[in-house]
Amino acid sequence: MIMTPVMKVSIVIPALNEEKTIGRVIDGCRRYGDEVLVVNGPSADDTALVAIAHGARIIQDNGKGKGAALREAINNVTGELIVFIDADGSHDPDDIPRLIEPILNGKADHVTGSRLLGGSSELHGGFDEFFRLMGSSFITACINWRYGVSISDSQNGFRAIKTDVAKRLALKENITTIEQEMIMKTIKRGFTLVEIPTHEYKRQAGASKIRLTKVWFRYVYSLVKYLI
Ligand SMILES: Nc1nc2c(ncn2[C@@H]2O[C@H](COP(=O)(O)OP(=O)(O)O)[C@@H](O)[C@H]2O)c(=O)[nH]1
Ligand SMILES: [Mg+2]
Repeated sequence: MIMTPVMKVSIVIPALNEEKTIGRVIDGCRRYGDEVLVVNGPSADDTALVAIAHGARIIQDNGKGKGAALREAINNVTGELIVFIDADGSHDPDDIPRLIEPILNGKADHVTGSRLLGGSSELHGGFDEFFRLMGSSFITACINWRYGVSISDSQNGFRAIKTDVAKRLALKENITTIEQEMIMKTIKRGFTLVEIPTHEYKRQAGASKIRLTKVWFRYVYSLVKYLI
């Protein structure tokens, strides 16, 4: 087993109008990272001010979406390992040690949290959730079929990845389709992907930024694009 003795950890939190929850997420993450970087979207609220008050470094995204925000973060982190965690309280910062462990002990290049293994308090109940779960299960099944793997969740925003690997993926997606792009390119390029169970909690305030009616086509398009 190859032990990586020291890896500097950068925690990246994309945030769009999350002033009510961003402070708590930063506080929860701080002990697990060498830096906490908030990528602020075109927030109309005090997300940036709250993030600064809680000691995070802030960069501004280019207004194109969460994918563009993560791509910008990848080029701005100082750590060799990146943890991506949402700003809405859906992910538990105390899961970070389990998430980074397979990378630190040389067993993975990319570790994704799985809601299908760890459960979700958010992804069920209404029609929107039904279509999201159905869509993401379909996409995961396509990835498993194409690459002969058996992952359970291709869409979670809670993940850890080596910075050099993230750069070598040459990510292109501007919106939340970046999650499936990261998963597919990791597998396709022969990097080691590991899943661990993580629970997804209900967002603690505000509403989801994803509008299925606006983004479904991009999900299908990018699925086909990175599968072939
Ligand atoms: N910087 C940035 N963050 C975003 C953008 N869109 C969403 N986010 C953040 O990405 C995370 C996931 O978004 P969310 O709306 O909760 O998606 P859901 O959990 O799939 O419903 C949250 O922390 C959002 O604040 C964006 O355009 N820019
Ligand atoms: Mg969310």
